[in-house]
Amino acid sequence: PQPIFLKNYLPPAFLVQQVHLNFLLDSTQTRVISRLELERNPASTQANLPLELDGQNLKIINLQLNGQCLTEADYQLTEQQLILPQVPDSFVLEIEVEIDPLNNTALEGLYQSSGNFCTQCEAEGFRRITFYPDRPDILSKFTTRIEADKSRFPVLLSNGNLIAQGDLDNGKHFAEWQDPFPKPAYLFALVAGNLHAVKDSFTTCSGRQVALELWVEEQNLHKCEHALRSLKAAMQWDEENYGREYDLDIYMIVAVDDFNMGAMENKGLNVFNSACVLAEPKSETDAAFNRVESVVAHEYFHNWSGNRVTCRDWFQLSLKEGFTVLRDQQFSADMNSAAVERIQQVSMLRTAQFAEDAGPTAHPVRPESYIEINNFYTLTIYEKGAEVVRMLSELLGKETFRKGADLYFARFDGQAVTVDDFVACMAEVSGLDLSQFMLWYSQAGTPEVAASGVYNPTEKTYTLTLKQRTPATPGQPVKQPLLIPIKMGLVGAAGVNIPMEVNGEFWSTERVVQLKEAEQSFTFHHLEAEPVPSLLRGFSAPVKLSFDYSREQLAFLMTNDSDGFNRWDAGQRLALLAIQSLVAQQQAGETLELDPALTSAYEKLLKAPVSDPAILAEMLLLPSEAYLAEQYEQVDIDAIHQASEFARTSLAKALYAEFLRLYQDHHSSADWSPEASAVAARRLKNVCLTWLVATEKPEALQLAEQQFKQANNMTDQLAALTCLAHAKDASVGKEALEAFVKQWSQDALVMDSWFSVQASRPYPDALDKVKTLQAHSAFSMKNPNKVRALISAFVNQNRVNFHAKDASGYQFLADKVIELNQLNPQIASRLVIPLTRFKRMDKVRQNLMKIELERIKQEKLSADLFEVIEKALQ
Ligand code: B3K
Ligand code: ZN
Repeated sequence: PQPIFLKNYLPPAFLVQQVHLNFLLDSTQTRVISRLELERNPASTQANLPLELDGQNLKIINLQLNGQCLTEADYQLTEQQLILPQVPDSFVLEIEVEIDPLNNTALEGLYQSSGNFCTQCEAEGFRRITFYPDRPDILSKFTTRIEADKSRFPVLLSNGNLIAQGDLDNGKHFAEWQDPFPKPAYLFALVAGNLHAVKDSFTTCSGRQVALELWVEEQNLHKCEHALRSLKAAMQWDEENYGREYDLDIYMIVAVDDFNMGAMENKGLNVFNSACVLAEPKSETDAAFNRVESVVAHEYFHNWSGNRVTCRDWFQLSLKEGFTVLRDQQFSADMNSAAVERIQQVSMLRTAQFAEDAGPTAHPVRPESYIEINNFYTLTIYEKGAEVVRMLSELLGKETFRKGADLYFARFDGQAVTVDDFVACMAEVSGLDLSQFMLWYSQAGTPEVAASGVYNPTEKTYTLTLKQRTPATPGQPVKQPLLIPIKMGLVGAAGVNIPMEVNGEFWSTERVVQLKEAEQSFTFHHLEAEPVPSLLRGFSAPVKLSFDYSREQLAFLMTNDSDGFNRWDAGQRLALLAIQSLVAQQQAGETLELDPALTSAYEKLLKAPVSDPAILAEMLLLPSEAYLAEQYEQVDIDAIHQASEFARTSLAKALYAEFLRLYQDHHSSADWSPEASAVAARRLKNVCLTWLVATEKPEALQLAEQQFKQANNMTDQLAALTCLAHAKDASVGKEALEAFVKQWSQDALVMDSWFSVQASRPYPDALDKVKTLQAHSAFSMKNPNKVRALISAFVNQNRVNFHAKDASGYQFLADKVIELNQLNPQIASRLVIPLTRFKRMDKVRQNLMKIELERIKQEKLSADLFEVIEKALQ
């Protein structure tokens, strides 16, 4: 496989004015007849180019150009393309192909899930349906006719409006759909099956009625309410916050069990992984409710940021994804606790995206080349991309940012554009020079900002120095300084924010400092005492910020910072210091002793009156082992695990009574409620339960058992199950695991949790259990949710056992990756990532990991895996 480069972009040679598709659905022999109205592109830079259509695994049945049959002499066929060297400037091409949906285990193009037909075309799935110029800068109007057996496939759906339907001979029927909006092929969708709808409607700001339909399998009809409520909330939010109104008369969502990603924003017909749309309190957790709300909103927001204005090429993927993630984050912040949302986003970014930026597959938010675009649906494109747009909104201010967004939508409606077009709108409305800012799109790696402060008591000044550097990443040895917005304040005694005065300029109590050089200093005047700087408030830039805070300063910020995010972050920094010193003690073979500063900070938190249980729950969580690992150049997996466990049990034992009181105060046997206050109470209570159980005291385990048995919702039931199943003595959780599977064996989504709980059990018996569970009737390697629930959960949430010194975890993963290479390349190349991150491991593990990568490399690899393995072994 060869890489494709951004710098080689050329406008298309031909445009497609209209597409008519006709599907004769059949499990193994579906016929797709397409009629394309083609025309040379006046904007093409070269004359007389041949027509090149993309196509994969297609059997040609018939080809006609302007009604004339073509023979093999008229075209060239490669593995990837159909090429017609001699064509007129404007013509009609009719293509009939045959495809095999049933054996499509890659889940790209047209495939079957639970017997129903569905499609996934982004990024390049449409070429597995028919020959087509499958690139996002070709927008065309689609009409789709579907013919299928009426009893097996009573529901036939595609994009746009239903324009005809009726019965045919032989028990068949048809439906015809027309989408009035020109769109790239990646937004095409078709669904056919035995589905049932929950229907609702939404009246837009201009008074139009939009029909809302959520299509699911019959057994899931009771799990639809939350998604529909979320959809209506998102529709209204986008009108109010971005002035975006929905544009078709119908909006449909379909839930399918077999899906590579979370969901897909096809025009008027979203296809969703059932895990991201179905939710009901008995069987789904509050976290799942939250995920449904945000994914439903995300796909809806794409209707403007992605569909009406789309990407010129796949290098611009973050144009739609980064912006849309920011939009869904803003929505979730408005719907829930903004501070908690931010804490959770940043935790994830700092753990997983920073790891990506530090590993062999690091890439800029706008990559310069790729082999397989599916490998670039990453945390960097999505989450870091969202942070980049968030920084723009901070730099411009809310109102000006909104003007920039309005200009972008107005100017580029119906077009396929670039990241530069987007940023140019922001520059135009603000008058800012954003040229340096563009480096955020082209430079990979996480910038490091080292801050230091010096107080001069005679001058009553405080000088803050900020230095930035970005470490080298593959292919980018040298980095330029970025424009880094650092929101900050100075906190004085008694916790007041001090108005800042810098060289005669008055700054008020909070300010976004623009760090543009490699090093910059700011001197603050008229300070009676040394202040404590509160830096990077709200995580104003996706950087690693260091400052040599004392433990006292961190404890002070934990209670006194006016910025909720930084209060939480101060706690994380304090915990980090404490655990890092335990790691050092462990490595030196010393007796472990937990920093009393951490215990007293926790005690203070636990004893203070609870003003916000949701934030308190977050503050009571220790940094994860994955985040701890991120802090080291040389990662000592075992020492980190031992140190974390020690910190956990020491704190739990020292503060048992406080955790118990807090648990009891927030435990309620009242009916389940979706209210934010009830969600927060459940969260806090379950965090406390985990602490209690960390002591392994029989009475704590009893409490978990009781909660497990009495729970009236999945949040409580699963939290209790996890506590029991993760007890040191494996027999403790046995009964609950059995009861759980008995209760839920018919619910595929709940079974995912059952697999994950066992896969993430932090003891060496976990791998054998995972191996055994592969034979369970609810498990299938063909279902991505199951692979994620069992295998990814072991690899990513059970670090200490995945990295077992005997290489058993590595060998297991390699075996699974080899198996999936054949079945589902996209899932295989995601799954392998932890094995590629060997650089920071000790020499022994590095070698063991490389041995497994080399073993995978011996296989006939898909482009997806080839690209990742090549980068890893470079
Ligand atoms: N745009 C889709 C992702 C498609 C994945 C292709 N491999 C979902 C989303 O970001 O909304
Ligand atoms: Zn998206």
